[in-house]
Amino acid sequence: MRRILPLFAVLLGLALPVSSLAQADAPDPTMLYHQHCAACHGVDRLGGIGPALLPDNLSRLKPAEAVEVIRGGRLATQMPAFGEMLGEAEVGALAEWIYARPEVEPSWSDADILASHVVNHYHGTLPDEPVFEVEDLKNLFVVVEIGDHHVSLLDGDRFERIARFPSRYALHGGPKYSPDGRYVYFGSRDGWVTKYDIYNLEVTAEVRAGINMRNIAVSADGNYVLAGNYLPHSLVLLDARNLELIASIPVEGLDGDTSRVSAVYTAPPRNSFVVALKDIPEVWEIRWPEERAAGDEALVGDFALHRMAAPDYLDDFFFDPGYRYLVGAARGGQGGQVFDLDSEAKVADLPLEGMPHLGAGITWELDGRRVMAIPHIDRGQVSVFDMSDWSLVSEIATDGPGFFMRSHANSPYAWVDVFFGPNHDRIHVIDKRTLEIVETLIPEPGKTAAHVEFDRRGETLLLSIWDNDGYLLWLDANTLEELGRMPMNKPSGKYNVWNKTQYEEGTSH
Ligand code: DHE
Repeated sequence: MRRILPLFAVLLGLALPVSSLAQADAPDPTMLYHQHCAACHGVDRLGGIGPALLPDNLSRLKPAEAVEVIRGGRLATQMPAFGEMLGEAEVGALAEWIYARPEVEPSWSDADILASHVVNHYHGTLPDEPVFEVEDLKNLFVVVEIGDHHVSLLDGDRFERIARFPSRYALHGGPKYSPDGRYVYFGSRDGWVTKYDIYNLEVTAEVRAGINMRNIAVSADGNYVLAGNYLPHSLVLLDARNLELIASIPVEGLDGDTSRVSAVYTAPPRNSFVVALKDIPEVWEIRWPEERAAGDEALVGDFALHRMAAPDYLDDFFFDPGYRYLVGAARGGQGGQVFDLDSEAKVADLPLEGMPHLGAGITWELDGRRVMAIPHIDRGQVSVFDMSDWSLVSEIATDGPGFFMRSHANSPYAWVDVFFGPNHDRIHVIDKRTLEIVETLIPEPGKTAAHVEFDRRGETLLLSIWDNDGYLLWLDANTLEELGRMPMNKPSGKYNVWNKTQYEEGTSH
């Protein structure tokens, strides 16, 4: 983030005459902010109707794009265009200012969490019958549309849209379902956790767990939600029923240093959440209470926090299907490691240099052994490992760095996108038996084709044309024939109820 500032200053310097930068009446961005932005983005920059405007929250937005948004507004949001009201210098000064760190580091206390909590419908108060008719409630999909911050709910048999509703700004990470698939929980980069009742098509509760959040996990028993934050350095544990705060846990390592949370995951067989930390080499495991007293309104039981020294920092990780082994890597590091959560020791090193995208890994059976496949963000390659001895099976060359991989137990193919570089409109189909690329599709030349999700049977798959003027494409998973499309505003991730709640081997968890 800090590297952006000088670059941005250079850009501004190029755009404006040097003398105008030095003028005594140069725009005062603080004053401009309070005059034009604070009503929606908060006097403290922590957000309101609009998102928080702090450097950590803006990492996805390039400074030049920020200038465009201030000048031209943001389509299908409440963000107006200020281009008529403010001059170029004022727009530029404001855009630069929002990337600067505030004098006082923002804080987000339990009192802030509690004050943000909204319950629209208390758990158990809405009808248990869906308000719509579908053949199979387990074959629904939610699709996140990041272009205008909406979510679509789709019938996965008829491929019809059941609902489309606004989400919080910039959802990130996979939404997580309750074990019965009735509720879905979303996490936004701005720290909001939202609970949506699919049967009633209603947001039931929301809470802001942090200022800059990574992702959320829902316990396998459906009782708890854990949110992991970049800012503040904390984990926030919520009661899944109404998103009430149970505890916020400061992330402080054994040596006293605090850390951002890289990600939180649920490990069902262990009855625990596993937490990767970005700034200290530790893995945390938080076991949830296995029993909750019947009829007890308050959650009871202890959450046992166990800290383990990890061989390296973990930006990203992946589990074996039994959730005993954690494959982790530091982005930009020298390799990956396999960490045994039972013995708390590293059991293997993996040749995974650079930026493997472990969170996008998948596994399948190949000749009687289980393999895992991982795309890389910094190179055109999929790495395949034998999970029985962690040996490298293959490095499949692709047409560019990929972000997401997907398959399904019933499909002979694994899909990997080419997310970055000149070939970002391509998506590869890998034969899971031969580990060869057997097809490369270019559904829409020039537009990114990314992120596949299968229906529950593995017969049909959905693919995003990742563009504001984009669409969702569905294909026969075996013949690869196009079956239909639906216009969408930058569709990103798609999540099938069955595949997610069953921890299907070909999808993310
Ligand atoms: Fe993600 C999941 C981290 C950038 C879209 N991303 C995840 C997860 C992690 C992660 C740890 C798994 C959490 C989960 O699903 O609960 N992502 C990171 C990064 O560190 C990275 C590279 C930099 C950052 O900005 O944080 C990053 N991610 C992006 C994007 O730029 C993407 C493409 C667009 C966006 O919306 O920000 C993006 N990430 C996604 C999506 C998932 C995800 C759609 C869920 C994938 C799934 O299928 O489950």
